[in-house]
Amino acid sequence: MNLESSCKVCIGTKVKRYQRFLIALSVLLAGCQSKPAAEVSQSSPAAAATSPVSTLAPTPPPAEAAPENKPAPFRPSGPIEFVDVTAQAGIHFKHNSGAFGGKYLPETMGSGVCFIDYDNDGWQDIFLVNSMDWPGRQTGKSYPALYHNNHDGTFTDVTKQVGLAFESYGMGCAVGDYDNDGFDDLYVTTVGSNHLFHNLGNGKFLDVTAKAGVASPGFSASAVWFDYDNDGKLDLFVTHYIEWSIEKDQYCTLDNKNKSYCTPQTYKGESSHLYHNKGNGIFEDVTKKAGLADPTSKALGVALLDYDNDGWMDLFVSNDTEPNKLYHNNHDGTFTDMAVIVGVAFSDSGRVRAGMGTDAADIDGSGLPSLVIGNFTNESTSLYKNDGSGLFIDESPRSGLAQMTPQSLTFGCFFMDYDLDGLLDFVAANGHVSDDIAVVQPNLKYAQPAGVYRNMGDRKFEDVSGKLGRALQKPVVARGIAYADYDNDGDLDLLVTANNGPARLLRNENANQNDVLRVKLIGTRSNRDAIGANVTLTTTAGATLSRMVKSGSSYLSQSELPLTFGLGKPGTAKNLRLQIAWPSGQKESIANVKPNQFITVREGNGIISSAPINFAGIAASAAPSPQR
Ligand SMILES: [Ca+2]
Ligand SMILES: [Ca+2]
Ligand SMILES: [Ca+2]
Ligand SMILES: [Ca+2]
Repeated sequence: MNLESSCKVCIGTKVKRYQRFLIALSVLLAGCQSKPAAEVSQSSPAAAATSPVSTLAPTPPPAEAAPENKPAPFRPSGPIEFVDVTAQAGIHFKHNSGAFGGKYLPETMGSGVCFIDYDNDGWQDIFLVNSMDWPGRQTGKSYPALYHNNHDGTFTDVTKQVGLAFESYGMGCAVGDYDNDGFDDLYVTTVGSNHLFHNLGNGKFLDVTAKAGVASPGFSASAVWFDYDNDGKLDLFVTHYIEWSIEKDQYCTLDNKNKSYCTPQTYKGESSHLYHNKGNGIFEDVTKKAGLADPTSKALGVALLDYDNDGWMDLFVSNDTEPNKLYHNNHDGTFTDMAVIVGVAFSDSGRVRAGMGTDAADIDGSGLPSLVIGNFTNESTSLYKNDGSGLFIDESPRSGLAQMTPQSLTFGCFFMDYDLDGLLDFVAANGHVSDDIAVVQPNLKYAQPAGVYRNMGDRKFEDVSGKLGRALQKPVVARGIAYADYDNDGDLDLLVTANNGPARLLRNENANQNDVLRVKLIGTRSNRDAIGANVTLTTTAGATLSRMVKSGSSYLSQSELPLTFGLGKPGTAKNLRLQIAWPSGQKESIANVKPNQFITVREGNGIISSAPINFAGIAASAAPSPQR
């Protein structure tokens, strides 16, 4: 242990004595400022068919009442497998890092993917971020790609016709309807000047960056849309990594012969930025005012969470070789970094780690979000349990993740219930940053297989990566990863990006032999995407699942906005109750919901549309196409 890290142990020990006092104090303060909550209750989704339906919503046709003598619908069987369907889906995207041998650091960091239903037809479309050739080394144009979902398992590249054929040294993306017009907008982070694309609702995007004031120049990474002041308008937080330019590029080497990619310690950090949505298409940079200015940070990932359950959105920011941050929302436009106090800034031995992707979710039915962070090789994945008193407990060894992940360099990662058993599993996209790593550390690989770790309950995980088909086992230099049910058959599919390589769509086969409920929320007083809304589902058997609608998470990427509740083995007596805590403070309760539907809930109006899940999928039959 070196001097630096032993100092951090000292700090950590001193801090622990004050932890419980400070947490108790902050809980008291939060209680004093809690919002008045309206309570709305709906008893049955039966009213769904007669409720008014917004034409802007992805509204599948109302479910028909099933006649008693109707045969049971088709259900798949067999082992769960993720199948590479990229080619048959018509996706042919390859990331261009611009690498030419000069080993500029950004080359090894990109890029991300976002699921976005940009045309509101109820089918998730795919946006892939691209980087480009370096100045003076242009070989051709490198554009990002928007793939429109054709509802039949295939996609069409619509990048040019929608107005997204632009060149930038792109890194990541984030999806959110910042102007509440019912169409999701797109933010693209870059090394350089970022872009905000307003979705015009007519199949076109308009670059409104200059008017909005969200260019956020520098080296941006992951971004997140969230409503930090609960005024119904989505604000934007953009992580920044390091101060880098071609002029400032440093020489580093692993083998004392050839140039290698430098580690971030070589460069100064760069402050992340918070932009407040003023509501007229203009944002105000409130980074300093909010207490978030921090040029020492080297942020790569951001996860939205409400860790103390006070109805105000907090942010967890993973940092590369710098302490992680947990920004507590003080309800007055400011944030306080609680990461050291709550125990998520450093490893258990007081060391900083190389945090990349991150996610927060309720993995144990406690109603509280646990935290996961993808780290460097030999550091293992970090898993922190939220103990409910405001502290986080490092459960990496107890969960088994610490022992299962030391060989992995994890970028994109998240909790996702891949087998729909109701327990959120952990999925990791891996790949080293140094293409020459095997020269100096022969046990490490540049291209690495993905990791899937099944939640066995009691917060223990098992490595099932080798049991889910060959596609996940293929070593790639993965970076971004996102999930969506792109084929609307009820189970969650994956899109994984590769650095300077092809993006791959991996279809989930057979997870939908378990029951499922899919939920889309539409905010009215809250932001229209309902980002930050928390849905608690209770089954007849008494099991409780809670899921939050979120932007951000993973690495440079964003998964679909609809929520998925895995409900385990099919049963006839299932009766579900939903309790929704909207960001506006409104509480809504919906009883007597049946599984195996896709339902849309509008704030204050209960279920406004529902459609049965088509388990046969698009390959086996013409899926009932949600209303256009
Ligand atoms: Ca769509
Ligand atoms: Ca706001
Ligand atoms: Ca599971
Ligand atoms: Ca699916």
